[in-house]
Amino acid sequence: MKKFESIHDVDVLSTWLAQAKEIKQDPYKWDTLGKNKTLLMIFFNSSLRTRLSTQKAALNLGMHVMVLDVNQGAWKLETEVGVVMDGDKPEHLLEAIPVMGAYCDIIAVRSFASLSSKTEDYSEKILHQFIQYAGKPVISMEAATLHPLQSFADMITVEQYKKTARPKVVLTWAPHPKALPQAVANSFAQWSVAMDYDVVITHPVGYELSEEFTAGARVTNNQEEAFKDADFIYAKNWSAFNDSHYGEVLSTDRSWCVDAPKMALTNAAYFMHCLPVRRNMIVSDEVIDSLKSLVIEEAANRVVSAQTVLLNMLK
Ligand code: SN0
Repeated sequence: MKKFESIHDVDVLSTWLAQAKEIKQDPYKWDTLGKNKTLLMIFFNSSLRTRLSTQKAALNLGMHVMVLDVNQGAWKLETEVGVVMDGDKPEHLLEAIPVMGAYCDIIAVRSFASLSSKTEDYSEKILHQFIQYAGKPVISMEAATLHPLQSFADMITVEQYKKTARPKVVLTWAPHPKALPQAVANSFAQWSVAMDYDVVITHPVGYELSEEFTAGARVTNNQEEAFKDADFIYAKNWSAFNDSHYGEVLSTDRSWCVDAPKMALTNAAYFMHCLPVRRNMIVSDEVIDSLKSLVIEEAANRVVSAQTVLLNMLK
């Protein structure tokens, strides 16, 4: 397995879910598989869960781990090809990537959307350069358009808690003070459709996501209607995807916050969010602190998700 950037890199999803279950039951079952293998984790953006859970996953497999925060201590990296490097960036990705590749056996990268150029973001410019030049298998730890480690953990969580074979899973937009990428939402849609859940996406007008990822889901601008009979509510903010407003905040409508009256419309749904979450913007204290909130278990499953990916790469 040479890369993990989307669900398309998973050969048989049901096999991966079975492996995840095995890993959850016995995290140290393959604790020598990674002996003398090194995972290098490269961060262009902040991280708490991804950093710790991916490290823990590698350690559980007996791997060594090295972490580099590009913005703290590394040379500033040029990413444009063909430019005269007379500015403030001393090193080009074209050298930096193969050099990093030379120091490890698997390379994991986090590089968020810039939200300034849709073409650049949706071509996955940075991640694809890693895949092309690293000479080693590459794992996305959230790239511009997708966050597959998160979505796989989300699917593991839904499988763990679902009470019916085909649960109704609702992805709802919720307000946020800043412009955020569409990656978590795109990825959640892609994976939950692939799982054949009854997927409904709800958002205010203008927040339509790329159909490349949402095909197979129903979309409505009526949040209360979407919540009816839902088994899982997955909240997330994202900025606009459409061409004329790409990366913009179009609404901060607080009435989209997931609160107890809205949860009361559901089929006693569980609440999910990838974290970090803005309390009382995205979700009320009452809902996130309730027994129906799965956010901590979901974060715990990030180890299981990363370990399953690493297992398949090491094999
Ligand atoms: C990131 C995102 O893609 O939405 C990472 C989520 C796993 N989230 C943020 O950047 C949140 C930042 C904030 O200010 O709340």
